[in-house]
Amino acid sequence: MVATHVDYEARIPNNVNLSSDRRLQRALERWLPNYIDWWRDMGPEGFQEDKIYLRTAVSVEKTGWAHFDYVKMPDYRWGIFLNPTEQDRKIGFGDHLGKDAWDQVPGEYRNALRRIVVTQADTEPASVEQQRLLGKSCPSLYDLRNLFQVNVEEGRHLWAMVYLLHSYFGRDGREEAEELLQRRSGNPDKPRILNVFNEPIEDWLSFFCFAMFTDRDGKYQLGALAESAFTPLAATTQFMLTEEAHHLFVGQTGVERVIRRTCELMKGDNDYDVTKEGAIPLDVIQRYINRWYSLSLDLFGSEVSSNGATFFANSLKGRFQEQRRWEDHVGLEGSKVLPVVRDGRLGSEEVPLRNAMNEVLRDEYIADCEKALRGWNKTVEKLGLHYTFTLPDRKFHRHQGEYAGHFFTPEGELIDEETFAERQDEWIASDEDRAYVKSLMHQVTEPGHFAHWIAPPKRGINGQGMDFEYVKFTQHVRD
Ligand code: BYC
Repeated sequence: MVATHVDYEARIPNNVNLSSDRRLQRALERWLPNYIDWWRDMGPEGFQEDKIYLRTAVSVEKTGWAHFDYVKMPDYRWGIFLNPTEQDRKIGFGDHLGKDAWDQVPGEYRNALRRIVVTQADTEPASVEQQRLLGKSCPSLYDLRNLFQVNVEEGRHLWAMVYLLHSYFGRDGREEAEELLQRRSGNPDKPRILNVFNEPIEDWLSFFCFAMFTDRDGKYQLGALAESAFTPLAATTQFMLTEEAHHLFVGQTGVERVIRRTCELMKGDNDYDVTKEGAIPLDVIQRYINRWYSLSLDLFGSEVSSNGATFFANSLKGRFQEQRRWEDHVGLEGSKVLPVVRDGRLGSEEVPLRNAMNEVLRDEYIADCEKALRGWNKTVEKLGLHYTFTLPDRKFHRHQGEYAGHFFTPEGELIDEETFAERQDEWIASDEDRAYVKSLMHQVTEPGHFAHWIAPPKRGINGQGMDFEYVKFTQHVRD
């Protein structure tokens, strides 16, 4: 039974009446210390004893679910929060359209659902691992606090998925939950499942791009899962989406502030070299965008996907906001025309709609990214410069699906591997770009101060001022 208020007296805060299921409660309480060990090992390095101004969910109602206070990260109340679902919920798409939604996993879909939950779950600890050293070079207390907010919420998203594994997938689920704490981002022997979650995030521009582009994949994948016929998955992902919004804000405004700072220093002179002032040139920012955006596009899977078709047919995973945005929820009619490479030439192919569901989701994602870019370009224009940020073509620099193994310019023109190798440093953040950006990363921890390469935000968190002490250190010097 799902309540709107969260029981914070329990060892594991929850709104699912966990104490009524002693077996499940015990299993999760056994997983808890392993999780804390993982957090201490792989969570933000060096800040575990500091007090961070964090928000915690106190209720899943639309108003008042967030409560702000100082918390040491290992004491954060990770827990299990599900959005209440309507009574007599009906399935909204696929072959089971109109039938009663499922409170339990149907035997025939157990493997597919487990795979979806595990894939989603794996991204959450992965991102915390990727970002674990960033605190040491934070550009301000405001940014440091935002990083940690994102990190603890990714930890909670892991909890959300582990709850599903423990509750609905028996022994296999419990084993998968253990393995989620064993894999490690970037470890060649036991890597995280999806590619981009094995990429190191070593500077703050990468972090902002990741939160902008990679977290945004999360918005669309969670949005598609929130439509699932399996009600516990739908209810869990709906609540995760509420938290996700802040992560996207951190990414989108983070990149905007870097652009703003650079433009301010350029003072309307398009040829001015901002590296003289220790800021990040616009073309370097563009190459960062190209890198993280193309890596994130891979997260939608193949353009033509029988997995995607099966997930939709079986009513496991819908489209983004399936109910609100689509009229036909069966998807048996219609098709999508996709660019494909055949015999070394770029052509097109018509694919039945269900097989193109990954691409339908990717389309929505791309449109959303384009909106953010328009905002960044307005900033550039307002500060009197002539520079336009663009998203590269969806075929550019891909490692999954139809375009993997082929080479394209950012404009989408098919080229050979040699040309790509010669020109890639013009297009994708190179080692040199990254070394430069990294060289600017020095920790700034005085309240109200910001690193030179980034503009302050427009406002603080939860109505607090810019010079608010968003992080209270227990020790003063940290490196
Ligand atoms: N890297 O038919 P295909 C988030 C595998 S982000 C490596 O093309 P499908 C977050 C695929 O597993 C949201 N492998 O793809 C963000 C399959 O393997 P098998 C995460 C990949 O299955 C920031 C094979 O290639 N949520 O929340 O239609 C911070 C062919 O599969 C990749 C989800 O992903 C890749 N990029 O779609 C924190 C939702 N792509 O079976 C959090 C759940 C594909 O041949 N996942 N493969 O061994 C899914 O719905 C689907 O699994 C995918 C792939 C959309 C990922």
